[in-house]
Amino acid sequence: MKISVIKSDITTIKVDAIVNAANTSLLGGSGVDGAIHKKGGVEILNACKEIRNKQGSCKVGEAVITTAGKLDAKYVIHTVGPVWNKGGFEKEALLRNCYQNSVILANQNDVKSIAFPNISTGIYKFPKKIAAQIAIGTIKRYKNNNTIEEVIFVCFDEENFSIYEKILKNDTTI
Ligand code: AR6
Repeated sequence: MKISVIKSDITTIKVDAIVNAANTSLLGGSGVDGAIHKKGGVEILNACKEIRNKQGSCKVGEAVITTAGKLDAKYVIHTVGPVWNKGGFEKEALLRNCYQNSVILANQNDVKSIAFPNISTGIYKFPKKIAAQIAIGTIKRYKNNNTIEEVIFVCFDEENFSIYEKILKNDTTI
């Protein structure tokens, strides 16, 4: 599995699946969620509504998969990151679940390439360094155990980008 980091807008990336940092409603929001729904179009929202009708909201740490609508990807995997608030082990475990459940869904759908945003590090205020360690560490744990050939971490801001670059270069995952 190839793991890389780029600084870009995730809605422009050509991969099988793009991961969305959604909220429990699955009905869109701002940040990366807003950008994905805006560019992907109403097909994504309609698919999210269908999922809500079947299972209700999406719990924190869980993930669901939909069409990618007008985006270049085949799928959008929507996962709900934790709000950091005062932090703690529970929040870290929930963020780990986001990456883990996204990989499981990708695997079940024969996804070969997947792009992740820096889940929870925007509006949900998760500290960027801890979030990056969790993201990279969780993906590495799945390295030999799924169909995914390529993982791209797509950072929107310079701070996240340099944190990811440093961790990936020095292999300092915990
Ligand atoms: N491409 C890649 N990354 C992006 C993009 C983009 N187009 N836009 C923002 N980011 P956030 P959260 C980065 O706030 O913290 C929404 O309203 C951003 O710089 O989008 O998980 C949802 O509906 C940051 O590093 O998600 C929820 O209510 C990262 O994406 C809530 O925000 C995540 O920032 C989720 O908060």
